[in-house]
Amino acid sequence: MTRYEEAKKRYAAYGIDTDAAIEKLKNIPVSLHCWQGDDVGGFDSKDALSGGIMTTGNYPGKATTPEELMMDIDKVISLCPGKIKLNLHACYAIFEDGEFADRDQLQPKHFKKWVEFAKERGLGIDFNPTFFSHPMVKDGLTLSSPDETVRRFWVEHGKACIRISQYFAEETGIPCVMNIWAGDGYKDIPADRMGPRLRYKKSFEEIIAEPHDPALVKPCVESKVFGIGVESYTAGSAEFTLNFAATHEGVLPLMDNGHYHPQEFVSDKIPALLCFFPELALHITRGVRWDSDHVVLFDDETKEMAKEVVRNDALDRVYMALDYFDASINRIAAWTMGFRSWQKALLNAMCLPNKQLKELQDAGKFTELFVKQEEAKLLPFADVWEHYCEVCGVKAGSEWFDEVQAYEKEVLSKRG
Ligand code: RNT
Ligand code: ZN
Repeated sequence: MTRYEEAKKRYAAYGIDTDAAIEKLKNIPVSLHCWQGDDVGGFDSKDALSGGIMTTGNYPGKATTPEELMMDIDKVISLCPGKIKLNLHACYAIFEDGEFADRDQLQPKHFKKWVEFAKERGLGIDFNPTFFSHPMVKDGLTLSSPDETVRRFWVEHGKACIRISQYFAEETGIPCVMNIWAGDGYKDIPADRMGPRLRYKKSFEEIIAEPHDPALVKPCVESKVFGIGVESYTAGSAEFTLNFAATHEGVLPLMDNGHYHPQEFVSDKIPALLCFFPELALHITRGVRWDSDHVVLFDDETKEMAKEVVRNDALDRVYMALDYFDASINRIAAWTMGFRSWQKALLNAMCLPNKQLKELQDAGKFTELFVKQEEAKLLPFADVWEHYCEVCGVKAGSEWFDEVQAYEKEVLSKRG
């Protein structure tokens, strides 16, 4: 008997069908963020990354052109099991030679090459307007700016992105999740905390008023507790964004697990929101002490988040996207490791005796629940994971890293 067959039997004893879990996971889309490939640089400006976020590290071989970035994404795809969806930011617009369009003027045609890329590979596309790294970010503000010229510019950007999202969905035949994160806020104590939020609200309402098919374009709003340079106040706080989504039909709340206080856990927030929202979205990241966007690992909170999606039967209600950027290690490895970690977390969650454990909880058998939860941790998950990788035609274990090293030698190290 193979190791997988042996493992399958042991899982079956707990009423877990590992074959079914593998078949299911293969078809669950997870968004792969294009911005791990170039440290959130993009192609539309030479400006350094700004607006409350920062990439650290200087590992050689970063993609600097659309061709390089696409090539790197292909490498990552070849190393990851599961179903990938592409996640783009507006700053990754691709212009013809000599052509340029500012963020408020972006058009679907500036993303034609991405659509071709996605269609050739059968991928859906998610999208993000880019409210940072741009001279029109004035005093750290965009959609909540008191300067009407600034605010309008960014509203027009948002509307342009709705049109581009609609284009992505129509072209690929897969709905496009369009996430709005604006890092608007103040470094020091504000004199008016409500004004910026009212302007943010108005701006967001103007953006979503742009005609779109709600079945194809899913606007989200992402909260954040603070950012670099905006430590004292952020307009898009948790309460603000959650209430916005709750009161605006078709708008989804997006939770990034790096955007809360260190003792708050998104794993606990997922079921809370599922009680109210038909759909919601996640940015999966790993904050070390703060929103540091380290590479996602197969760690406890990552597992716990996946469990909440899986055991609440919400895989079709939760849009899952990765969001981290580490420039201190090989970027292809960082990308791959994070994607694979979330795949592991999902598969692990599908291979737990969720029904039995829930029954123990409801029956008040807490001692037994405690014992069984611990026991389940040592089921032969590694064998199921390896089999899943095999079924998906990718390498298991750390063998994929050999390919990353070869790619570094042949491709990345030759980049200027
Ligand atoms: C920033 C937010 C946001 C960005 C991406 C690039 O703190 O998490 O989602 O990381 O839009
Ligand atoms: Zn995020």
